[in-house]
Amino acid sequence: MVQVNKDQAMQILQLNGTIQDMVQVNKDQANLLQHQTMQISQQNGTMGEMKAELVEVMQANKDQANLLQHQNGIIGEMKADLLNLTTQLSTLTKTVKVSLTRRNAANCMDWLKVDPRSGIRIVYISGKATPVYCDQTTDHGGWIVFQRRQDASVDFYRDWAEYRNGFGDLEGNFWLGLDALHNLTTSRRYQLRVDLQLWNETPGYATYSGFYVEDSDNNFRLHFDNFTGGNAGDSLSYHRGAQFTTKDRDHDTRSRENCAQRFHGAWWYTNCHYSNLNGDYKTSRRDSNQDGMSWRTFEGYVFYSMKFTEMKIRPT
Ligand SMILES: [Ca+2]
Repeated sequence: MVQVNKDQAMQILQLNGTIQDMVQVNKDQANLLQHQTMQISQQNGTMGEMKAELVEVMQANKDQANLLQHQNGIIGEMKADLLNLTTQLSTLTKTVKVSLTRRNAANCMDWLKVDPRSGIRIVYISGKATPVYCDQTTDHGGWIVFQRRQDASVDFYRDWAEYRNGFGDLEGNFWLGLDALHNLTTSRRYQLRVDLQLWNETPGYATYSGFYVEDSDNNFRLHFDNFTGGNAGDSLSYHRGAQFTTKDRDHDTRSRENCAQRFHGAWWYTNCHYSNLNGDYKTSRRDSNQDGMSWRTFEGYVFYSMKFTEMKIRPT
């Protein structure tokens, strides 16, 4: 009995120890919990502060965005104003230049300085306002075109008065006129350029220096210094020094025949021609009558007619 009690007392003693251990563990856990609660509370405080800061930063960003948008608006308006001013200035500059040119342009080289486009322009020839066609693209431009053939819509078999005064349409087929050509080419030194196109559309050209024609009293006699090059070759030197002949005015050197009548043109014929650019407009290459728009050195002989021709001058 005593022994049993003793065992029980031992057990109770052990249990007491265990209980005391458990109480200690609980106490430690309670401390830990209290510590963690404090930490959480501190973190909550910090998060609250950060949130407030974030709201402030967001507001500041929003303000800056608004400011930026406003400034963009102002810059946009200023850009539009500037563009408008630039346009106005450009127009004004052009107007000033054009009005100067309108008063002073003597040729297409003057026009080229203020307007790089090809087209009809007014030039003053011996004080007379005269519409001409300016070619501002061929070999850097500056050319007054005085003859163009591009289709058969304009008849070139015309008389002296018409070749003297000019005829046709400056945008199409035309002859500027021998009086204008004389006045232009004796006012200063000019070069001549002849542009051609075969029926297979091969382009060709020929250039001459010191080109001019005399006045009507001298039947617009042809002068130039030299053939200065071009793949079409020289089919004009044969005509140098010749007077102009039309179907009603025979100034050629062929006796008992008018070369203009014989070859349906109007040209500086001698004993007729190496070139006949005012001849009939043919609808194909072959010209068995030699009365087409021939340039002998380009096709090899006078039996062939061109698809396109232009004769033009510019100051040198
Ligand atoms: Ca004759």
